[in-house]
Amino acid sequence: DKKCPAGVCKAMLNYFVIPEKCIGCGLCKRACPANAGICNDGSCRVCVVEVKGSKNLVTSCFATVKEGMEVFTNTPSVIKSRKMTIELLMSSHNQNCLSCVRSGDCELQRLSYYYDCDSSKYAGAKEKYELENSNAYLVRDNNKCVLCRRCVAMCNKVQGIGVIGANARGFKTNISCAFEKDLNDTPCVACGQCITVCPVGALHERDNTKEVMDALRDPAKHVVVGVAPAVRVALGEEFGMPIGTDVEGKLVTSLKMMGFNKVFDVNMTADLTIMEEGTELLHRLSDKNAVLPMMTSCSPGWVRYVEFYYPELLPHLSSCKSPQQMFGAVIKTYYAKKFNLDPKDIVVVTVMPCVAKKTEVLRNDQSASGYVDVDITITTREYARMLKKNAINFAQLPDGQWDNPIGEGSTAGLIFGATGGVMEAALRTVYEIVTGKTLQKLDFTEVRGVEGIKEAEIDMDGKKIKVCVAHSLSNAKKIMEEIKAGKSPYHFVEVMTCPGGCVNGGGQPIVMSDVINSGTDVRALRAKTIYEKDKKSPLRKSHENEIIKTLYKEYFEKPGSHRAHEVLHTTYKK
Ligand code: HC1
Ligand code: SF4
Repeated sequence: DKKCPAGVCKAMLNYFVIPEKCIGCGLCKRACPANAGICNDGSCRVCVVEVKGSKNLVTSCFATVKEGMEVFTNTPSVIKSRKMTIELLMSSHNQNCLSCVRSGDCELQRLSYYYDCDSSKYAGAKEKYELENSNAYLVRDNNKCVLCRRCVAMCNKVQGIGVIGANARGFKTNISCAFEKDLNDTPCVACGQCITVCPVGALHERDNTKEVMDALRDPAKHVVVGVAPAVRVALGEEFGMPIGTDVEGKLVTSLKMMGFNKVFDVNMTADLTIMEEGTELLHRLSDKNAVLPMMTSCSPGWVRYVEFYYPELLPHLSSCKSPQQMFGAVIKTYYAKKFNLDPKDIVVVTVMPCVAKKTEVLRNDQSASGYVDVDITITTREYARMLKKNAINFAQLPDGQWDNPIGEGSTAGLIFGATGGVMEAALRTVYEIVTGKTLQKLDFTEVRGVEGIKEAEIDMDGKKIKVCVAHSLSNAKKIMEEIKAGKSPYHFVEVMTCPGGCVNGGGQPIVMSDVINSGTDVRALRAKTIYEKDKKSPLRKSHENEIIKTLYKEYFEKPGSHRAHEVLHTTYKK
């Protein structure tokens, strides 16, 4: 309703109720939470099958299975139809496959090979589209788009955002924003989930690897890298390893081979986040006028979501910077001072499972040293490309050790990478501070797993804290509406933008749809490795990390101190 340029809609569905006033912009349909009026399924028709008794071939993604149904998946007519569809898709597809970012894991390329297609069979006129690269995080090349509308479905149904959809009709149909606006001029949260479902190279992250290589080649620069928790359980997939393989040791070795001066773990600043966020929560709980529930602030797509869609609820967000930003801030203040380095000569690079981190580094109030906290952030996919370009045989590398003194984090920091992890890490610390007792059972299993919204009530020596965890923004929306209506029962809420949390971030290795369709839950497999590492770890609580204790002793004094606020906290814009 807020978006309707004609002022027609009170509720989205009124589009259908007052047609004489409607100018047909389609914005309401794209934002429709029930998906009424727009269907993204069955668009490409590659998955057709023959169903006994049906006159026409049916799209298997859209047809409902019924008792007694007889389905034939490999008949001559099915194969003929699929082959023709693929050849038609290729007729309007820019085929610079040799240098395409998806070369090797392009679904169109693979299908074309399987179905023995002639890529030039229907060659003829093609639409020519300009690259959409107005923003810092994502590039859209509609010359490669096959109009499958998976990105539209992801943005609309899973994330509940709906800033992209089909514009124009027939031959000119293209996926873009309403009124052909730049993505940058829409409330896109930059989650990058649309990229992960694109079958071809029409969507990809903005590549920042050249900036990293330039910094590494510059002898005047001290280049420090920090790696996010979730990268280590996914990067191996880029080198043929099974989903969820733990490659932490190889990752460290590879970063040292690339020439970074120091290789640190962002798990450590995830621990620092717990100290600061836990302290903030305790303050809010003890102040009867404080805004509750407090909400986590480490997922930048989520922060954008609150700024764009619920600005009135911004006071609920924790003021803590994300672990990525705390990492950069600590490097350019504490670390620079300790090692007598000028922050202007330090380049902080991060490797993240996330596309939205590329927007987070550009935010205001993220320059604790006077220079930006983080200079360059690259996704897991970009880092894999860097390794391949530099001929590093990743799978064969020996294990390496994180550098000191910022070095390692606890596995409370590591579990940040899965939905529920921030909450669990916070509870491990807050419980011990509130009760003064040692927590006997560290596994808060109620907040684990891939269920969209999870809740738990934690008894802290008689003081009961109600918590909630949501992942993907369509789930977060339900929590936000509850808060807005003044009906939220929670004290603390964790939201991660991506389905499953960072393990399934928009910058993680792309998993082909045949793997997903065969029932593989990528999120669960990657998260399983994280929890297994945590189970075996000797250090499972953020406040027991010796590096954290040293940081407070030598620099920040105590959690929530004046200096901690200056360096580790931030503000939001309405
Ligand atoms: Fe995440 Fe976070 S867990 S946001 O998902 O709080 O990206 O992995 O690095 O900053 O630590 C991402 C992951 C990551 C931050 C941490
Ligand atoms: Fe939608 Fe996220 Fe893609 Fe933006 S980045 S268009 S919000 S799916």
